[in-house]
Amino acid sequence: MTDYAIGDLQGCFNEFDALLKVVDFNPSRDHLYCVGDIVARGPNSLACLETLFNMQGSVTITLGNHDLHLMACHYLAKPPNPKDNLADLFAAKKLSTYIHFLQQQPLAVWLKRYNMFISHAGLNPNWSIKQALKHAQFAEQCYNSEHAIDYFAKMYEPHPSQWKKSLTREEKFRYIVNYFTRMRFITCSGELDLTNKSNQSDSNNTLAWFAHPKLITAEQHFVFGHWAALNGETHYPHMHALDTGCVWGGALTMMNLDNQQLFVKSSHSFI
Ligand SMILES: [Mn+2]
Repeated sequence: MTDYAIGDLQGCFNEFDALLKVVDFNPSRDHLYCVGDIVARGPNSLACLETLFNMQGSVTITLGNHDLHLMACHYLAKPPNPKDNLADLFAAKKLSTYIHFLQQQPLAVWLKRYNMFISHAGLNPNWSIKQALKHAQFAEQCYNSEHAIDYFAKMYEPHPSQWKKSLTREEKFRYIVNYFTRMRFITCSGELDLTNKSNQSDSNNTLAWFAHPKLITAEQHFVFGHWAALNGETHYPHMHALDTGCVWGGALTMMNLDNQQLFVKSSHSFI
């Protein structure tokens, strides 16, 4: 039995399929943790989602911003942006089955046996692991409830700058989701900078979330995706950035959680 994590698929089915073969992944024995963004922009989001659905029970997806966007478009009956390349997924007969499958997936996972925290974008340094999991559970209950549409309808409103007990449930949902799925740079006090997608801070006031003083000395391992510009480099051995930009002409990266061995499939092998 082997546990693996894999970076952002974003519809890159050929590379995904190739990596499953490289590690001889066996759903009856192994488990796969996807760090999220399994759909959007790439050539075959439908095949990625179908494959994960067929492996359910052996797969956990910590949802990413693109996965939540797919769910929001479905619930709000909004056509996806053509650049997301999701037309065949939206035409699929089993779309609502796949959406239901995604709704049951978490925002964050804690694996005690590896001392490891997994989420799409990372961990808000102001949250302990325990607090983060509690916040994740709150958001999971929102998008997996009969009122999911109410939360998706307000998901793209401005980020509440501060957490307060007086925030509405929709605002709390948005605050939590933004940290777990959209974070890259933050201020020292932990506020999000949602504009900079590069690998360099553009201000003296922001730093990469994983370089925050509260996290660089953390004893836990952190596995995340979302930040293709890092190209897998964090310079901290306990910070594992698995999005190596497959959909942008880079590679898909998979990690064996037991020994942290990496398996990499370049997108160039398929051009
Ligand atoms: Mn993302």
